[in-house]
Amino acid sequence: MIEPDVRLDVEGWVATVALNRPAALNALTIPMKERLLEVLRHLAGDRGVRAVVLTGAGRAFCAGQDLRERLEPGAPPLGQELRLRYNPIVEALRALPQPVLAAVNGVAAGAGASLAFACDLRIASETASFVLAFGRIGLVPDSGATWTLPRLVGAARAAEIALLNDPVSAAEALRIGLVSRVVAPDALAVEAAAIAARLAEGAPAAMTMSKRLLGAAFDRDLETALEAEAEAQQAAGSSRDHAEGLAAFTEKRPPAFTGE
Ligand code: LHQ
Repeated sequence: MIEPDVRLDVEGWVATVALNRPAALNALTIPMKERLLEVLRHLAGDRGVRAVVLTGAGRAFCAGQDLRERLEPGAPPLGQELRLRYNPIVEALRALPQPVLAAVNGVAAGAGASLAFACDLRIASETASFVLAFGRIGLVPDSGATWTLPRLVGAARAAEIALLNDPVSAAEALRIGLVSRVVAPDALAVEAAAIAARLAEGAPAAMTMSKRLLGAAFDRDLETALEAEAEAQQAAGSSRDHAEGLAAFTEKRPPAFTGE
C-alpha cells in the first residue's frame, strides 16, 4: 500500500494530521498541499473531531516548499502558488473550529514554520528548530509568517528571526514564547495526545469562540474585545453545555459536553 503524503488519523475526538514525506523532510509538493487543504476542509465539518494535532513524520516537522519542485519546468509563479495553495491552507487552518496543536517534532523551515505559527498552540521536541529560511533563498516570509510571528514573539524578536534567518532552537523557542512546552523527542507524541485530549474535553462551541476571541485579540481595541466577549458569553451561556458544566460542578463530577 502507498502511504499518503498527508496522513489523517482520528482516535476518539482527536484528529492527527501528519505531513508524511520523511525522506524530503516533509517538504511540501503541490499534491501534498492539495491533500492537506482537503483534509483541513474535511475536519472543519467533522463534529466528531474536537481537537487537531499537526505534526510531521520522521525527523522533521516540515522543510517548507519542496525546492526541487520549484525547479521543474512549468512550476507556477510564486504569487500564484501562494494564492492558490498556501494561503488557503493557512486560512483553513486558522478557520478550523477545533483548537489546533502543532507538535513540532523536528525542523520547521520556511512555509513549514509558517504552518506551525498558524496553529493555536505549539509544543516542541528538544530536537525541534524553527528556521525562517526564506531570506536564505532570496524570498520574503510567507504563508502568514509576517502576520503570525510578530503576534507570537513581538516585533523585535520577529525581525531578528525573519531577517537574520538563524535557526531558533527548541529551548530558545520556549524562552521567547514561540512554543509553550518542550519535551524529550520520544515523549512528544504522548504529550501532544494528552494536551489534545484535554482540549477535546472542553465544550466545543466555547472552545471555538475562545480561540476566535484570542485570534482576534491584536486587531481589536479593548472596547471591541469586551463587546465580543459579551456576545460570545451570551451564546455560550445559552448552551446545553453550560448547563451541563454547572450541573457537573454541583454534582462534583466531570462534565460531559456534547457540543449543544
Ligand atoms: C528538501 C527540502 C526542501 C526539497 C530538505 N525541498 N527537499 C512558498 C511559495 C512558493 C515557493 C517558494 O517557497 C515558499 C515558501 C517556502 O517554504 S520557502 C523555504 C523553503 N525551504 C527551505 O529553504 C529549507 C531548505 N532546507 C534546508 O535548509 C535544510 O534541509 C533544513 C534546515 C530544513 C534541514 O537540514 P538538514 O537537517 O541538514 O537536512 P538536509 O538538508 O540534509 O535534508 C535532508 C533531505 O531533505 C535532503 O535530501 P537528500 O536526497 O539529499 O537526502 C534535502 O534535499 C531534502 N530537503 N528540505 N525544502
